[in-house]
Amino acid sequence: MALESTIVSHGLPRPDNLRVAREVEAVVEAAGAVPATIGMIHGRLTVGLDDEQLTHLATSDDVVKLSVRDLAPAAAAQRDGATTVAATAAVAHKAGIAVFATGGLGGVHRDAPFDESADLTGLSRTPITVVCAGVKSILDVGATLERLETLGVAVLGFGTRRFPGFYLRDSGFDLDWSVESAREVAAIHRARDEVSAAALIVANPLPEEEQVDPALHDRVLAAAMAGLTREGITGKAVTPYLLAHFHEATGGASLAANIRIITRNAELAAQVAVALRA
Ligand code: PSU
Ligand code: MN
Repeated sequence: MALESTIVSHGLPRPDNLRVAREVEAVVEAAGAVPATIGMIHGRLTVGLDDEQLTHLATSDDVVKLSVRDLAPAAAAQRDGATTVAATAAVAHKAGIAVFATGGLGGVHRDAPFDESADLTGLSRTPITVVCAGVKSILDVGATLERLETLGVAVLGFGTRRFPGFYLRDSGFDLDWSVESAREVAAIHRARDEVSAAALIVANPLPEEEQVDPALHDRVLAAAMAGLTREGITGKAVTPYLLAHFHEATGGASLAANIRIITRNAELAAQVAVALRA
């Protein structure tokens, strides 16, 4: 199963990022699946980074954030790059990988509906199953769910009929479909292959005791959004800026939640991969 590298290079602070990248691979192995973290090393897309390569992407200051459109220019320029959900899904699918785990998907940004992550259109044309904790809570969750509907991407709540809110257990939005087991996900994955070329999203919420305190979350989000305008942050720097702001302003609470999100999603994705093999 696939893991992305943007979380490692641009989503988590050092030195936790490298530790988490290694731990997550170990969790996947313990669940009986084979982890393949995807990234670009000196222009070569690599499916299954080794420890030296992973360390490089976690510690170098010269790692480009690669969405799908960046893959070709970065390859030609022999750059080192970290792949987003959109890019990781595309590369994983090409390599024959069926399941992928991340933290939270990109989506439609608040106060900036023209800023929509390429994760959405990328997933609409990539038949892979992606386990996430919903979309990042820094986004306009309602608008993002509407876009996923338009794009034909199915969303399954894992053990819930509510869409998870990344750092928060519940985003406040309902879902049409829910599942209770990795086996059920595998069955839906197979059924999807008959009828659709879009991704299947498995939305796996944090348990309530592991979420960020909602009041703290809302306060920090307001300050983070104000920081975007004040500091003139735009484009692909927006998401890393907001995540870094959270990690600082919550005194590590959002970091702890993000690490748990990634670990739990990797474990569930590994179970789905094992169920698909059966
Ligand atoms: N999940 C996390 N942390 C992250 C991401 C996901 O817990 O940093 C990354 C993914 O790579 C996702 C990207 O594709 O954030 C979205 O960036 P943007 O909004 O610029 O498309
Ligand atoms: Mn964007």
